[in-house]
Amino acid sequence: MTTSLPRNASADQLAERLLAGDRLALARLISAVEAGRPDARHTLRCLFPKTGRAHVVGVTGPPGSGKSTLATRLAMTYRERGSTVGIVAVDPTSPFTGGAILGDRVRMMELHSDPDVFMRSMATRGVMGGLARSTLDVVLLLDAFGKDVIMIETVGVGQDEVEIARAADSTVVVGVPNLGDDIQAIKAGILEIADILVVNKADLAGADRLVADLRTMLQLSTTAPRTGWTPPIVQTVATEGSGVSELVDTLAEHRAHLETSGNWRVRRAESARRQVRAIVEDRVQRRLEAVTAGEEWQARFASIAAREQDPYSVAEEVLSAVADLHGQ
Ligand SMILES: Nc1nc2c(ncn2[C@@H]2O[C@H](COP(=O)(O)OP(=O)(O)O)[C@@H](O)[C@H]2O)c(=O)[nH]1
Ligand SMILES: [Mg+2]
Repeated sequence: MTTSLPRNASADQLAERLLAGDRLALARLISAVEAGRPDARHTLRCLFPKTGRAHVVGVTGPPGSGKSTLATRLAMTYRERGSTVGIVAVDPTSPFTGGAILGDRVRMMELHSDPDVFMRSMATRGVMGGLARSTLDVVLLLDAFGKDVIMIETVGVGQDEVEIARAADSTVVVGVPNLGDDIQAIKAGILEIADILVVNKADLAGADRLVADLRTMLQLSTTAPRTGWTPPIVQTVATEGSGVSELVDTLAEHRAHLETSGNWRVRRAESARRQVRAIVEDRVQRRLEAVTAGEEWQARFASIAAREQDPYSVAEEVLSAVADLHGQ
């Protein structure tokens, strides 16, 4: 599988190698999509029909709640059950092995050496943004590669992160006791996207209290009657692995529920809508940057300043130039 891969391998060659199980080709294509290279887009298009099989699991929650530790444990449990795993960490505040203590780091290293686990930390958001777009592209590559389960770790703040979490089939929101204002920390915008609530660090005092508070909040929620699914609350101690097996079972139940209720397709169509928008927004933004950086436009802007032209007319012209996206 690791016969040499020419430096200048074309996107098509890389796609072929990826489908044949070549991890190096996967890594290279991931870099290409992160950079937003046009040939990578062609590859993604070709690979798309080979995707859609993986169970995409979002793991979201405040920094330090134990998402990376939990994702590591989840990956181990999935591996024990014979599933292959991909993990994409989108956390600019801490790398995957961030605040982890030695024991956790050793486990993560072990996972790294398992050929059936692929981990990737997304570069922090670039100048151009596009984090949601590139994260979903990486998920697509892992799906085409044949990963059974793909986890996306995000901090539950920010529009990109929420967008990424929404793209998952099953979203796990991780809370921890005693974060000061417990509920507030996980309520802010992310509770309503939870399919499963995890109270991690259940070894700490206050876990029961948080579970009770969450239960009360769920009773007030309006989501369950609509979807027929009430988010279960699972308590875990990610550092020790307890509760993780139950969490994997609960994820499987959620997936089964999505399939039998027909919500699977509804949800994927909804996330397709958001993905298309993300792709368009990303391209428009890049094009807008490129167009307005041009020298001839600087002169136009100067003429607006001199009251020789008005911004509304120039904006129309910029819009036309941006709309001409061919080859971009
Ligand atoms: N006591 C306790 N500590 C935990 C547990 N899970 C994770 N931690 C610790 O919490 C810290 C943050 O974990 P990490 O996985 O990096 O959190 P993330 O920022 O959400 O990815 C680390 O020091 C972990 O060892 C747990 O269940 N109990
Ligand atoms: Mg983390």
